[in-house]
Amino acid sequence: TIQETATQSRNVPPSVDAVIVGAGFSGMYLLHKMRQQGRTAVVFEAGAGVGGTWYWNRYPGARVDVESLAYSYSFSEDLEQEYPWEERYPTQPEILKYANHVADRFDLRKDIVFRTRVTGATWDDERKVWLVRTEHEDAVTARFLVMATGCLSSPKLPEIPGIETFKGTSYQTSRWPHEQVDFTGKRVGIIGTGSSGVQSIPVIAETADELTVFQRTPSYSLPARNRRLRDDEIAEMRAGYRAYRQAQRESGAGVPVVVPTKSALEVSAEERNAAFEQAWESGSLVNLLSTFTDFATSQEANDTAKAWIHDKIRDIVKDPQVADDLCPDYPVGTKRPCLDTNYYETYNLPHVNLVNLRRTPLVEVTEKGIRTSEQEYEFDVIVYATGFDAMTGALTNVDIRGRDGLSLKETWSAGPRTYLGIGSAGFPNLFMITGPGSPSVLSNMIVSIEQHVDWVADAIEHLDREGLRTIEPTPGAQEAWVDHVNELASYTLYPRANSWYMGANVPGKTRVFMPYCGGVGEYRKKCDDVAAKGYEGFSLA
Ligand code: N01
Repeated sequence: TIQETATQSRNVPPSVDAVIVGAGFSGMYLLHKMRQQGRTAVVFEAGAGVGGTWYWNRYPGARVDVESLAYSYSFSEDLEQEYPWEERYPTQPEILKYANHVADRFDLRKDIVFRTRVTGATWDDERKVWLVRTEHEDAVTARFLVMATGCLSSPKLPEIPGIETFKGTSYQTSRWPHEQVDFTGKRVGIIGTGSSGVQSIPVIAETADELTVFQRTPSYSLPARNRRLRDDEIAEMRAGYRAYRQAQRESGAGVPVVVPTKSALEVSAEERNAAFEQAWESGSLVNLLSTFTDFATSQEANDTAKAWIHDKIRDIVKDPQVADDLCPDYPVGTKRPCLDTNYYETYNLPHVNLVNLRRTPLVEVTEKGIRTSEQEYEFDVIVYATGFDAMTGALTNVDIRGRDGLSLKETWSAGPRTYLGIGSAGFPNLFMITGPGSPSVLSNMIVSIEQHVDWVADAIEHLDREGLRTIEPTPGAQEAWVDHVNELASYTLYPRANSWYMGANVPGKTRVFMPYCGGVGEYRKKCDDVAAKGYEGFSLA
């Protein structure tokens, strides 16, 4: 069972060196790092426990899509050598157990204030401090404000009327209850077929009487081929961990892969299909996305993978209409692909139905269930797997006011503007961990988190060494970085899909590709170079 701090004295210090927002993997490591530097810090966490994403997303079937031995902290060799990972792709409870283990091992809880959402922060330019406010009327001054708020943490429900009128039980995958939900004998409807839907649908189908899936856009999904880890592979990884971690940091996505050398269009169909088959069998998304050099940049190359996956789906799914409906039409990889266990197979079960919302759109949620343009479906349970206001939602939900009352939300109304995804002009001493404009969601998050936390801690150390108080991106460096991030994206197929990467899932959100797609290795070099040049592009005072 997971230990949670249910009751805690609300010992909020009036003033600290750093206020950290969020006790997920970013906030926990940052707190540890601040303490190592001899600084005071307080972490505010909305949940009742640590773990961030892994605290909230407790839906059935939730797992990570990066292997456990790679999706783990590297900052402590003892932790790395001792932690007993069990599965190749660990479940949410296993990852949450790890987060709790880290919190205990490094005695983090005593500086984390749980069940407390930060509501606003205002920069005081005279005193050169942030004044941070919480929902419980805490007021803390801090030299540094670090938003460790995660990229997929601000949940989103569908824009349809009547959600609150449903008389049955509703669940949201990202706000799942702590106790187990029993679907036995229930008629269940689920809206959403991104990673959360794709992972939960097969598990819900195991016990539900009837499961109806409402799909607007199909996902590309690869079988995870999850299994228990063998002792010999754990031992091998531990023996070579330092070299592996280095390779992670230099890689494109924070997971070392064999770098492709050939275009999908220069090889024979047999060679191409063999490469796709190998990736499919490997159960690794990065293997699939790095089969050929031009997968992300050439529509024609990408079409070969698309056609190949469509064939796979049609091989697995028996009903030709259902199979057709499950075949995505956007380029592979331009929306986040999923990793599943028995996803496509689940549609062969007699009690599982697929409703294609492209043909019959959602109209409303009713007292009894869900109405599409065609009919009303009756349910005992509705599950919303409808995603997040990604990358910016958790940042702009806090009323952050920089110099002269400048609002982060307003400044970002036409898309996020950052330098390196770490800071934003007009907001001195504000840091974001894996913010928009950094590789973040296109990478193994833990690799990116550690890199940002280390960089931020070094920058703070630098200020102190030099007797300086503030650091802030210059508008010029920020403009150039935003242009660079956009330019890189423009060479790819990413902008062709209506993805949350583009903000396209949130009505009214400006359409712009938010993550940096040049790879974590290149990005790290850039950040290191900026630091080596005395924090080039930042003004220090
Ligand atoms: O959310 P999503 P998610 N009417 O946005 C649909 C990470 N993650 O929670 O695509 C009807 O991907 C929406 O349809 P559309 C991972 O990075 C990782 O599943 O907008 N449908 C879509 O099908 C992932 O990408 C793991 O047309 C509506 C779905 O809801 C990210 O989190 C597991 C709708 C939302 O899919 C988000 O995943 C889970 C509406 N009004 C999550 N609004 C792993 O590690 C939304 N939808 C494996």
